[in-house]
Amino acid sequence: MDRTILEFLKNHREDYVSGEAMSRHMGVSRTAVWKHIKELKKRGYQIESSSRKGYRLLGEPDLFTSDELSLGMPTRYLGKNVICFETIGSTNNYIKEHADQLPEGTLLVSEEQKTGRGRLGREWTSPSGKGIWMSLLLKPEISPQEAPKITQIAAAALIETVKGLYGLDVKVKWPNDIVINGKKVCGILTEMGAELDRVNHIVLGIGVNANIDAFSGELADKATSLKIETGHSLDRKEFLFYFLKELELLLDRFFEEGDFESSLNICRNHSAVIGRKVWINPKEGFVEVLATGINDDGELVVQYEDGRVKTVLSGEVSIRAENGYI
Ligand code: BTX
Repeated sequence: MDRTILEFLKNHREDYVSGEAMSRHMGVSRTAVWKHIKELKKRGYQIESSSRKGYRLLGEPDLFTSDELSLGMPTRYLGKNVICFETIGSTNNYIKEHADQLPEGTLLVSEEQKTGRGRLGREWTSPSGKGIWMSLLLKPEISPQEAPKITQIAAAALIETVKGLYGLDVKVKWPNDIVINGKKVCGILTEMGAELDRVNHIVLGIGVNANIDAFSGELADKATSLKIETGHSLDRKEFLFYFLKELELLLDRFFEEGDFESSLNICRNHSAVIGRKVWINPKEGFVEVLATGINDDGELVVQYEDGRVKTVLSGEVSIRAENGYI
């Protein structure tokens, strides 16, 4: 019921809607309408009520709720099934644990993560209400070797979103970090459940530092947020919708037309590593190499000091730049 009323108010944002019109539309009493309006106000919706003109939606809370998200979702299948939590350990863990029961495209967003994860067991700081901490469930018919491509596609969609919405100079530190002014603003953690020759599911986890005011300690020098970079708070829902639409477009191109190059070119054109000396860490320890490009499979191509050229798979590198982070 709250959702129906919300939808009605959203659809008539420009006008007042009378309690009577709403009660007719919903087939409930005017008192019931009033009660639900009160409930929405309690949840942070700003609704003007005038005894003569009726109700008008003036503002919405900056909260991820499944009502809010499903009402505006601009996609065909990504996020059509949406789950929201106030707090959770890790969104990736939840989706992984429920992957068999959940439909393709399921989106999980949590206001906070207690044990958000990066790669190789690293921690991902996910304070409440300040970021977009999400996981998407994909069930593509691809081989396990192709799974790392999903990370690049997500990176491309994040770049398009940050550029498209805020015009910021954003780069990808291959393969999974999005950086602005040399500091990390988004991270991607792609995990999969697979058999030898077939992917069962992919969990695409993405963390976006949206409205975080400042970072301290270890993160002070290497993390940033969109709020810090733009100088103002941003609408997290707007970001999420824009991103999911971009991502769906690029995923469609890849899954339906085999076009991975569109995403790859976005990553190549916004690479923070191509043409730079970086350190990779194969098992023998850190080695300094020159990153020369990203090949058609999305692997980083590097050149050793003695001229040897090698491609690097995402799983086996941690790249450090010459001065600090990147
Ligand atoms: P990563 O392994 O490349 O980066 C992790 C490193 O980044 C940490 O060791 C720390 O130095 C730094 N870091 C931690 N928190 C932040 C932050 N908020 N902003 C910038 N730097 C940070 C990157 O892994 C992949 C992160 C994916 C996070 C998402 S959130 C939703 C989903 N659920 C989940 O548990 N993880 C993913």
